[in-house]
Amino acid sequence: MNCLHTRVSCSRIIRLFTPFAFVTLLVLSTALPSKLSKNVIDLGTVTHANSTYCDLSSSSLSFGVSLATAGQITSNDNWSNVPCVEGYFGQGLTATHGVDPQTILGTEFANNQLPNTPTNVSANKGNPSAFNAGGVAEFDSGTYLAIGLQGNVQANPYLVFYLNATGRGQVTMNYTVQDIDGGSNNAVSMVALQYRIGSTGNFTNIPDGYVADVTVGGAAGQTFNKTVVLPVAVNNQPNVQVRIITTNAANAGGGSTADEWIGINNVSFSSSVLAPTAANVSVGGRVMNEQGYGVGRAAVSMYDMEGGMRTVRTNPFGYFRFTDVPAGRSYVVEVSSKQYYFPSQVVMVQDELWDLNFVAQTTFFKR
Ligand SMILES: [Ca+2]
Ligand SMILES: [Ca+2]
Ligand SMILES: [Ca+2]
Ligand SMILES: [Ca+2]
Repeated sequence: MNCLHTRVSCSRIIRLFTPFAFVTLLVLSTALPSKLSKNVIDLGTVTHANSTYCDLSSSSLSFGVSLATAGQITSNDNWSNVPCVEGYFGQGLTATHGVDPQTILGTEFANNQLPNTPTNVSANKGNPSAFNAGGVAEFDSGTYLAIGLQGNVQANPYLVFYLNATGRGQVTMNYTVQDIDGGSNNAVSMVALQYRIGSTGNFTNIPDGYVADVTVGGAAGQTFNKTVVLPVAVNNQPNVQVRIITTNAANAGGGSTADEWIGINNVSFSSSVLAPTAANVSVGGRVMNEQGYGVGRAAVSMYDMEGGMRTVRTNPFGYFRFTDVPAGRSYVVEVSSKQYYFPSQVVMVQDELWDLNFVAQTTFFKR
């Protein structure tokens, strides 16, 4: 991305091949709210396959095309040096032009299985308006640097990002969507953002990621900087797939037209540590008379601090038990019996509790 030619702040650009210290400095200073992960790995040194699910707990996945990353994609249809990202042609996903990509939820492969082959990218391209193959292309020289998506009667191209969100929440995606096509084509260039859990089944559209028309006919440069918090369904999921997709665009009247190139760049994901969910535990004990014999059929009630109340009865030997009690909270527990008086107890429940015992007070023996 050339900062001189876009409205994207140069300080927000994160490059894959920059040294670790430089990337960390950029992220610390600009890209992430302070509570989010600040650990960033230099993806240029990562040796895993491109469809590996990048671990968000040890990195803030970033992806982009810049002069520094021009060597990352060097041959057609080869994403092997681009960790956690793949491009696909979207062969035959829809038979007509102007279909809203928000409604295209499958992939070009049987059973929607991803990752799959063949992947798609036309490598080392320059001027988008001089290249009309459609699908996915890497524009790594010239004015507008980006991964480009261009639909046509066969192509409904998409980029897939593979994320491991184990232990992570508030997964946030930042990315730039831009008209990189300064040619005369004039299309209604829709782009959508989608996700799914696992590697099969339909994607789910994320409305916040939709752009109704990225492009302007006869010009390039229109830019949308997107920040989308992914649905909570991705939290703590080891296999999250996120994709950016466009379809074969129509002209303003809905008719057939050649598509403009849509540029995707400066993609980054951040996340925060997922707060552990309070476990549910059991709370139990025994209700006894003053001689230590169990009191059966006594009503034991547990009140939480929000006004909720549950009641169980003791068994013939005086034992009672509450299950599914949220831990980490205080409760008031009281016993009512026709024969005896029991002082109520306040308990802070941190873990399983088996000895919450009540002994009748003789002083208050009921007549
Ligand atoms: Ca290249
Ligand atoms: Ca344009
Ligand atoms: Ca347009
Ligand atoms: Ca078209």
